[in-house]
Amino acid sequence: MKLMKILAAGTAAALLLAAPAYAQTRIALVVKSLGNGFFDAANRGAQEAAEELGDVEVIYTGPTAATAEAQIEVVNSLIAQQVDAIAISANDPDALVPALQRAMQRGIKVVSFDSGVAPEGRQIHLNPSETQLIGETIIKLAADYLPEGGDVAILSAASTATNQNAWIEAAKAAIPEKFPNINLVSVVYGDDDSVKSTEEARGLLAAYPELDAIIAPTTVGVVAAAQVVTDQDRIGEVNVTGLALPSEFKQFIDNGASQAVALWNPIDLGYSAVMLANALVEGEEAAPGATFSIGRVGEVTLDDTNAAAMAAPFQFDASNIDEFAEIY
Ligand code: RAM
Repeated sequence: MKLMKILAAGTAAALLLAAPAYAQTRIALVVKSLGNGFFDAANRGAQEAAEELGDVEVIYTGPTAATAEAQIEVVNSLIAQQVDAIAISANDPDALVPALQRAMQRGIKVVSFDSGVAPEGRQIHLNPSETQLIGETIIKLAADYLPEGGDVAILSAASTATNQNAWIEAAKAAIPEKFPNINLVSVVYGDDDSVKSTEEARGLLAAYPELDAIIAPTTVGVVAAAQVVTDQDRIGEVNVTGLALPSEFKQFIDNGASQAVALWNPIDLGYSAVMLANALVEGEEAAPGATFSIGRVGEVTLDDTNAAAMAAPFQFDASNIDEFAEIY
């Protein structure tokens, strides 16, 4: 009897610890695809926000492949579960709008972060940084190591990804004026899938034997490209750069496949997305000019499309990648 009681008490305590049964607010963090270290880091920040808020549970979810169709299924299931809010990094700006509108009609608050949804499909969008600045940064990262200019190719994520497409547009716009001796020869899509990204990187090296740099504005693509350059003994000929998670990419700064890459803090991004979603659940109104607190990260003010941007991207090279690889 006594043993049963102890067991029962133990089970109850374990349940309390495992699932915050007291959580009043359930916020789903829907990512482009699971198994991506960038989103795992964002989830660390999201869980941190939940802990800090106390009565919030963050459900980390997403499809196995980075497609809008698969994300729609995830959203539909979250509507059925009646979560309080969805914070989503979208694989397509438009395809998710009907599902997310259904969510909003049922009182679910919707925030997009990282990769946006069109304004009619969400209440707030949180950019990691200004789009134009990211676009210029990814070209500059290549141009800095090509003083005479040269041929570069872009290896992107999904061809419909809102964020990468916006950055590539901004990069193309910056080239004629700011980087006139950089020649963009091709843009290919690896779908944030390691296998497809590897094939596309190999294809670029085969199609453009004189290629000077591969720019991959995706943490998945940049690792695949650097691995291909390493495997094909092209280190020193083709510089791989773009947006990389230091913990995954350090080996390619160390072996010289890359001179430098950039990124923002993905932990802060996930943390801030949850703070914004929670503010909407608590009744704050999203409107142009409104200012929202994002806890320890500070605050953001919404622009005329209810979007906001966080800090400038940060550059990583041999001088600092060790330090950042320990963090994310
Ligand atoms: C990948 C994803 C994500 C993007 C980063 C830089 O992890 O495509 O959306 O922000 O790269």
